[in-house]
Amino acid sequence: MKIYFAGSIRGGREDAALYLQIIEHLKNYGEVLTEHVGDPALTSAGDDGPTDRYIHDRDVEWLLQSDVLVAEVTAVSMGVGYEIGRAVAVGKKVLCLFRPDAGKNLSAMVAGCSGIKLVQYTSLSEAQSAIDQFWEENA
Ligand code: 6IA
Repeated sequence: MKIYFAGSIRGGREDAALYLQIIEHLKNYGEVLTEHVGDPALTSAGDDGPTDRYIHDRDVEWLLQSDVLVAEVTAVSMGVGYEIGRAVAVGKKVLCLFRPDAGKNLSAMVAGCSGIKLVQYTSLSEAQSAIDQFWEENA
């Protein structure tokens, strides 16, 4: 089982520690191809790494290889939205996790998409339960 985890990078790293915890839980179900998304050292700035073309092409390749895409969608990220759209377009299973109490508005393009399982949560344990249930339903 290959899992693509999507979380904000240039959209803002305020939830990076949470991404790491979600990734740790996802590892119970398979290989997470995008562990770097939870890396606390990865910031939203800086340009001494690989080119944007390289990042895009490598990530899309991983996305297309994945069985499931799980996205934390609370922090608004254009890249995460793009990845969700590409996953839906090719019929991947998609789980989106959103914290309504963070004061952000979720796009209708995610909230209204019938190809996405959307779960609202407030605590890490609720996110973990949502993941467990998603795997039970899609096993
Ligand atoms: O628009 P965003 O940057 O917030 O998009 C975040 C999403 O795009 C994540 O789910 C990643 O899969 C992907 N992504 C965006 N940037 C990168 C990246 N390096 N490395 C890997 N995946 C990425 C950016 C480094 C740069 C800020 C110095």
